[in-house]
Amino acid sequence: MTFLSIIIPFDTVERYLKDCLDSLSEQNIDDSEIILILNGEMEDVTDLLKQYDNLNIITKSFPERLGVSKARNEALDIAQGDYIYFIDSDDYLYEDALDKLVKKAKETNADFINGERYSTPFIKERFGETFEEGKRLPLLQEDFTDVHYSMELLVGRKTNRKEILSVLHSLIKRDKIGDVRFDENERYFSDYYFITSIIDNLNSLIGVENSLYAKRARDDPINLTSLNQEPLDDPFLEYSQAYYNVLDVIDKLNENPQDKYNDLKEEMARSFITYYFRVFSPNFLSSPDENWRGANYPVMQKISKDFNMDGYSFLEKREIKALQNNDIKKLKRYIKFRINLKKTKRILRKRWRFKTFIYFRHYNRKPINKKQFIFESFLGKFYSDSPKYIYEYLYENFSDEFDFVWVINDKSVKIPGNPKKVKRFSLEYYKELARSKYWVVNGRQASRLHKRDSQVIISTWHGTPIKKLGLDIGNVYTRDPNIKKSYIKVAKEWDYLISPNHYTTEILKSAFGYEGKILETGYPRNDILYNATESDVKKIKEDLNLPHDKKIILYAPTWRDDEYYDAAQMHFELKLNLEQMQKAVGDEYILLVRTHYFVSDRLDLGPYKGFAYDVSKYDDIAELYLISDMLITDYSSVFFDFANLKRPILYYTYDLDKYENVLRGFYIDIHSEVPGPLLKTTDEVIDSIKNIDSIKEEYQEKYDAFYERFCSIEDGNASKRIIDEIRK
Ligand code: C2G
Repeated sequence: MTFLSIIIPFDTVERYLKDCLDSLSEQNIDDSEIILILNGEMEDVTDLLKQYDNLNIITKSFPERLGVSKARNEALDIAQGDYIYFIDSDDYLYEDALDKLVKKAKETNADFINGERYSTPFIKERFGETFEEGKRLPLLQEDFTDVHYSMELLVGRKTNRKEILSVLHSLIKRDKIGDVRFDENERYFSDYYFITSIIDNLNSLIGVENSLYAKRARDDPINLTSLNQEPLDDPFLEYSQAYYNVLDVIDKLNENPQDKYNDLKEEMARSFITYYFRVFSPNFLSSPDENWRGANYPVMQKISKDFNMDGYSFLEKREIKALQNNDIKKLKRYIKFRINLKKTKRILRKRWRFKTFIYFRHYNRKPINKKQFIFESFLGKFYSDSPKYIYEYLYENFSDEFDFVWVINDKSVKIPGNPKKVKRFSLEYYKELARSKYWVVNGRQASRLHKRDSQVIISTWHGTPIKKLGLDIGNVYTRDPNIKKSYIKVAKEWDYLISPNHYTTEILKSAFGYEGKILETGYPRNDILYNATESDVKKIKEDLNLPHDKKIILYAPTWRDDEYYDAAQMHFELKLNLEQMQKAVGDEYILLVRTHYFVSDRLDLGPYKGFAYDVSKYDDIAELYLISDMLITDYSSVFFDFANLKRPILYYTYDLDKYENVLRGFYIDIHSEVPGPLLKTTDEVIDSIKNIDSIKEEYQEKYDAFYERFCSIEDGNASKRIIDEIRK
């Protein structure tokens, strides 16, 4: 006898399926079978499945894509369990969520036992961490487990989920399902029909507390849309039908002596009120699709008669009244008024919204200055990187032809030629952006901006990628789970993308889904590495007040996706033991420590005075390369640039395993392709510094091959090549 059949339809995304199966492995259910329907055979998961010997997985493969309903039906036909349980292949369970349901089933023998579903954009590991930090735990904590509670879970009351009456995360007695199957023609609401068809057969429903199912919002809306991320043509009629279906269900339950489920009816109506204000009313007013004013309207009008408007505002009440009275003229007027008022309030509430509004409505309607360039490097934090060198080339050669503006947050920063300076996101910034014909940026421009057709964006990007980037990242581990969407949106607006080598060209295309023009010219930011004179180098050292009698090591690590305080502030912990370093190599060397520009922590290097210097706020890292005899880094792109100088590089990769396997993954095999040793401890770093000559020798061949592959285009003329191309 099998107690439980777990049904999983799968079409794509192996890494999601892994989360799902991992979480099933963590449950203690032994008398169960997992029916995995390989639906479309789009990805080969044979190797993955081998990792789950502990699970009793039955696979059924279909070469064509069946769709979720048909896949579930195929599984139902062969399921042996007393209970059926549905989980989607991109979802997973939090802790012992399924165990809890099973325990309850064994105790009570109820027909239907369900827990809570919670929407999240996070991968399993990250989701667990979020919950452990106690960030948001709006779980239902009531201490009764009766039908009412189960229904609340089923209609999504108080819980964080969009869809109601879903079969997910419910144990359902197989004999109560009988011959009922999912409607294979129904795209969006097949779960509704399934549940409404079996609900008559159910005598006992039980909701279980704190049993949590994570419903994943997919992290790559371009390549991996899930059903509810795909645009719906006209969901209204399906939604309203579903509404009536749920009411039917509740009515059936109400055949019991007291109307104890009427509040659920009201809950349904309330979610329809929200839908009316958010979706229906704006479409009714201005959608080009006549259906909103045609077939959909009478249905909406009828449903509105169920609305109880207690607790809503005067404006909302009068609007619903007009709808209930079928007074179309008034209704349109009221909708328009409410929407405009809401927009205005929204704009006024946040300064950035107000500025963006002015940008679009005012500045973006004024003429463009065809001679104007605007430059921005690292979010306005520095006068640096490729924008700096393109600017200096233009300024030196074409200052009569062009006007220049720099986005720089600290206006005291000295810039040759004294161009106009604007602070990022100031009103002036929006004004200058709107009137500049050319934007030169080295990262993602703010996604709230929108360039005009005749404006030209030259994106220089900021490094040869070693760590996976944009769409190439597997699981998103960072603070912004929607980051992939933003990559695509901003890259669509670029006219030119600068690449330092062929390797990067190919990556930029896939990481940004970019199809525009790529100029494989080398990096303008590396021009200085070929053009600087000895006196330039001397001057940099003097400006930094560094001793002349010591050799210089630059330590420039990158940031870690999982170390942050909040969206804008990254955290960084120095893992190099400076005391030990100073003792061991302090006579011969000084150490410049430079954290990544995302990092907001200030280093306290006080105790290592005369040995360690914090150069994190120094504008241009290229100048630091020039004065350094050796680089220590990790997974930062800095070593591709530094290699132009052919000086030794050490890799302090104390967290290599995590970085490579959890956080990001790499494009190259860091173990065999980088031109220096991977070191795990301060001792190893010290040892390498002391033996730097033999390391140089040992890595010479690798270094030459590395230089050839990544640096050989560079010759000090990248800026010129770019400007020549654009002036064409
Ligand atoms: N940088 C710096 N100081 C550091 C680290 C980085 O000044 N300690 C600068 C360098 O110019 C470097 C650039 O920031 O090339 C990008 O830094 P990475 O560490 O490579 O990380 P990230 O900003 O995530 O960019 O394609 C490149 C990738 O997108 C990486």
